[in-house]
Amino acid sequence: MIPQQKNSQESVKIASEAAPPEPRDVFSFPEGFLWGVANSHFQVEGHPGEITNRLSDWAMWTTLDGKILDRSTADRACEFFKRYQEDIELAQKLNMNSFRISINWPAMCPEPGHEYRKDDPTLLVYKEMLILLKERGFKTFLTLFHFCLPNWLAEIGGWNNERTLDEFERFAKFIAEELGEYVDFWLTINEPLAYVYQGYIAGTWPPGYNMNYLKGFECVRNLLIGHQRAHKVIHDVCPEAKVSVTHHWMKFTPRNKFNPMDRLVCHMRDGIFNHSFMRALHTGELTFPLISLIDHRVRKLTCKIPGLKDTLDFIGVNYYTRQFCEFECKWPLEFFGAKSNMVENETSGLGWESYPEGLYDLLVHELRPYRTDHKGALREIYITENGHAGIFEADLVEGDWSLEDHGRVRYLKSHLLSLYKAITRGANVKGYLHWSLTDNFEWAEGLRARFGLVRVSYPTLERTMRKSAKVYAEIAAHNGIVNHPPEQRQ
Ligand code: IFM
Repeated sequence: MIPQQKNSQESVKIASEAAPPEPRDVFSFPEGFLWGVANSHFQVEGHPGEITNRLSDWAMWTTLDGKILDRSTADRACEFFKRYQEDIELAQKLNMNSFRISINWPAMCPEPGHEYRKDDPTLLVYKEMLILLKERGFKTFLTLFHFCLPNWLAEIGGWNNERTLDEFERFAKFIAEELGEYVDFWLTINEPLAYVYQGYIAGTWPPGYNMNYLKGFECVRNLLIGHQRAHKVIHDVCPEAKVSVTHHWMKFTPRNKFNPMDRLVCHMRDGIFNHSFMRALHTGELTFPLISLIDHRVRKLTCKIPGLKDTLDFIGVNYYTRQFCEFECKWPLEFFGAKSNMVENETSGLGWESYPEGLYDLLVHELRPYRTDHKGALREIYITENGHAGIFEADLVEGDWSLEDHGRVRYLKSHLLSLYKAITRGANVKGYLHWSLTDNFEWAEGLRARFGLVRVSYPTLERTMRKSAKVYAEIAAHNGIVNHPPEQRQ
């Protein structure tokens, strides 16, 4: 029986206070390594104005029938907008030294023609939040677009309308002017290809298109232009700024490695999902794998984007899982490829396979083309997300449920060991930010898919540390993994 934790802040035995471990089996990370946590506004915030007025496409989407698996909404989520001080304190207790947040564009630009104001109450909350983080010694990562559009822009076509590009640039400039001094790392766009896949191909997120490759690829191009314009204005305001994107990488493996068609699908998925955006940020040119160019309309979208080359000041990696790929004979061709249900290792509550070797492979091999910019400067790499979900219904309140999260502990340690190994082979990784500090609203999966090191009881909003939080705190305190016994599978 695990004693019930009334006050999570009292309950953690912080590693730095514990007796020093034996100096064997130490996997030490480089000095100054960043240990952090990441979240995004819509998933945690419960911004009152956004919710009351349904200001974002996601606030609208959650009201539509059948869009969210457990029928939950993010209307309250974790109330991070009100309780961020408590969560920053939790992160500090976990020995974190970096924190990634995103900023609520829809709440700050609620209607067409809106003039940004320095005394906007939402802006002031972010300013206080960032100041608090800086006072507590955190390095800050700020995402500008994390899947949520102002609803009025979504209604006129979102990223497929050039108006969105102008508005995004205006927003980025304002944020750079008002918050630039408190931001260490800028992330213009979160997971562009995950956004396009879910919103234009799978249809599970707004804008809700199904298999609309053309609109999807057009969106990819416009996200690149949006990034380029934001990169420029941020640098105009803050010349020393470090600006990048967070890119979701997936390891793709052919279901049957002797089947040339499975291998082809795998090549396509890898080329589009993993490399099309990254290559464009590096070279300035958007291209797709050869076979997708049989469609002349896709061919038309391949282009040089002025000013885009080398707008990758560092590399932001989100890595979670691997997928097997198999060929399916159908029309239109699946440019993103069909995924197979096959797995070979332990899976999370969402069915995502734990495959830490994929992280090693990515850092040591896949990222090789992007390691240096065209002037030869080595790019720093930050793991901006990595995490594991357990499934627990949103209305659970008290009790032991989910606190002994051995699956997450195994996931965390095995991925950190892979990361350690990649660093020893020369990968220039400077930090790791876990997704996520607290449970939060997992998009179409709703509140029941829980990614938190810290559990949130949604009915009471009480925060309680999980086992993984304590393990992670210890790793951060030692700047490495010390004497780690293999975590038992249960
Ligand atoms: O919750 C998401 C996050 O918003 C983007 N990256 C993946 C996470 C887990 O699915």
